[in-house]
Amino acid sequence: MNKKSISRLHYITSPSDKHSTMQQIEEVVNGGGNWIQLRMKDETVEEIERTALEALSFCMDNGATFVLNDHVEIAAKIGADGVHLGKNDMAPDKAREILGPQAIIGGTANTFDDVKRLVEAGVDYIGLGPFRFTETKKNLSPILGVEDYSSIINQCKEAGISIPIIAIGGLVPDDFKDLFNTGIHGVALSSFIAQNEQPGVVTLDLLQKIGKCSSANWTKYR
Ligand code: TZP
Ligand code: MG
Repeated sequence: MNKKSISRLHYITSPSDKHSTMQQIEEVVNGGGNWIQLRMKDETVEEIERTALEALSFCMDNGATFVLNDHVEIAAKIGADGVHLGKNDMAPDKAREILGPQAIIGGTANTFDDVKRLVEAGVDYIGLGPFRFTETKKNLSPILGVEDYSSIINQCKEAGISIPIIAIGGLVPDDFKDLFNTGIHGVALSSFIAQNEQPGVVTLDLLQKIGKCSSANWTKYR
């Protein structure tokens, strides 16, 4: 797999009474998911590093991309495929200096200006949202409707910006059709998968729905 190819389904780990973080990752990957973002907000740096190492090893063995939320230094230390950075995290250009040209760097955007700034800073993909209120993330930015996605993606086209845009925030499969029609590249989900009794089964189902909603065929998931 080309390290820079950005998957259409991103799974973001989140605390769940039903499955440990590693169980979530294993089930999603066994269900066909090939993009894992480890997002641990309430754990010590030591615990995050320990889990990241285990998750990276599993992802490498199974052909999945492994991206770490926030922690550039840990990502560099363990050799993760990349990082996902929010507005209050390390600047993407600084992360690029540390991680190198081959690393995948994603950034969170809520507006077209955010997208522009992130593209100038050299990110490889954008997480654009939130689409809906979600308890998974604290301090949410303003909600973006389908029209906002359309408008931001059209502004990108007018500005000659072409970067994979991943919709995020409270997504459920019924949202996919409208969202993919705006021109997004993919979707990022957390609680919909983490709170399901069978994360692997639901992942396969999501991949099938994405295949029907996007112009991609199966081979393009990777
Ligand atoms: N950034 C914007 S919304 C969100 C993040 C990390 C949480 C997505 O999780 P969920 O459970 O799919 O709403
Ligand atoms: Mg962050």
